[in-house]
Amino acid sequence: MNARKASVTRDTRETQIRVELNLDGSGQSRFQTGVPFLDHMLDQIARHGLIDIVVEANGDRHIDDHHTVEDIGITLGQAFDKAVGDKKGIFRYGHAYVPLDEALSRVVIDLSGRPGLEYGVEFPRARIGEFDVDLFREFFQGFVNHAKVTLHIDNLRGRNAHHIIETVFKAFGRALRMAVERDTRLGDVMPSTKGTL
Ligand SMILES: [Mn+2]
Repeated sequence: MNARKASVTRDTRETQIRVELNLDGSGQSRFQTGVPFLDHMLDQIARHGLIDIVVEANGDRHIDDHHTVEDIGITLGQAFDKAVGDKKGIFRYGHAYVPLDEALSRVVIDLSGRPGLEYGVEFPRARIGEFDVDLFREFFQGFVNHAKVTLHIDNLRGRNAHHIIETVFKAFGRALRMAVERDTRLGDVMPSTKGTL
């Protein structure tokens, strides 16, 4: 079978983003986003999703990181939608619980074809280093809108903000991996009674 790959470039007056994805990868990644903490989180998706990811971004970071982070989510969503293709013969649903010390998060995904985000994550502080924690929701909303997936993200427990968001991104990677995995029992069939996703 062909590897499920996509490359997307998105240019606006606020940001220029390029994303390459290989869903059948091994977790290799390269990031030049100018937002180091986001790079650290994107790396979790690659490692734990076994997805090869390249992200290059130039954004209006003299204002703040908002547009850059949101637009990376959007572009990643567009690339995911393209790479996953017709969704025949895949699991479609994915879920994962991931702990890191005291923190525990759960992510559940459905490659439903319909955008929907339920986001239950609260942070004990407003920033992790320089990074504004509000931007994580913007990232996932951007991804969901363009990947056209149903995504439920819940942090169940945690005190340390870095641990909390790291468990979210690790679980997201794991859930993606499960959802896109090929189901050998399904063969070439669409995992939907509607026949389309
Ligand atoms: Mn870390």
